[in-house]
Amino acid sequence: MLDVRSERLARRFRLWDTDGNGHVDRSDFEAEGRRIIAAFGEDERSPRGRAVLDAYLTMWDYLAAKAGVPPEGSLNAKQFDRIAQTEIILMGNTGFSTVLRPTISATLDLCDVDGDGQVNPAEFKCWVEAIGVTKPHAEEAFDQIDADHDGQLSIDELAQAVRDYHAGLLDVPLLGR
Ligand SMILES: [Ca+2]
Ligand SMILES: [Ca+2]
Ligand SMILES: [Ca+2]
Repeated sequence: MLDVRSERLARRFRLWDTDGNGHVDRSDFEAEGRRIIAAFGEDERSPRGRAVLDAYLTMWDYLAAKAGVPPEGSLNAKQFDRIAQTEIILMGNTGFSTVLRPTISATLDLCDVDGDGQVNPAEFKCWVEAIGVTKPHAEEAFDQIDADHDGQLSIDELAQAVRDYHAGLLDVPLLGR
């Protein structure tokens, strides 16, 4: 399990180190937010687009503060690994999860066509296609994430899925890969 976790955090580091310079900083998070907005075909100046960008920047500010670096500072792979391990995997429903939720919620809004605040199978298909997950995986993942089996993915179920992914319990990276 630990290997899967480290491997996923390493992948997450490469993903968030958008410009590949070996450090994660605010501009990397901004670029990743922009990439997600574009992948969903949203305008980054629209309210939905702004919400995604704000959520990514807020995540960065939180992680930087927790790591003890200023907002304009940066984290190397080792620092990032340590802070992500603590804040994502070990924190449960508190801490980083509180900051992670707006990001998930803003991403949810990008594909919530019927506007009910939940993700149905068709909307989930749009979500996973935008982040580049293959179809058989998507259908399997929907059932896995839909913990109460009501045919809809709630924000709670999605937040749990992001943690499960980082803990190596789920194979679909909902926030991109
Ligand atoms: Ca970077
Ligand atoms: Ca919906
Ligand atoms: Ca559900």
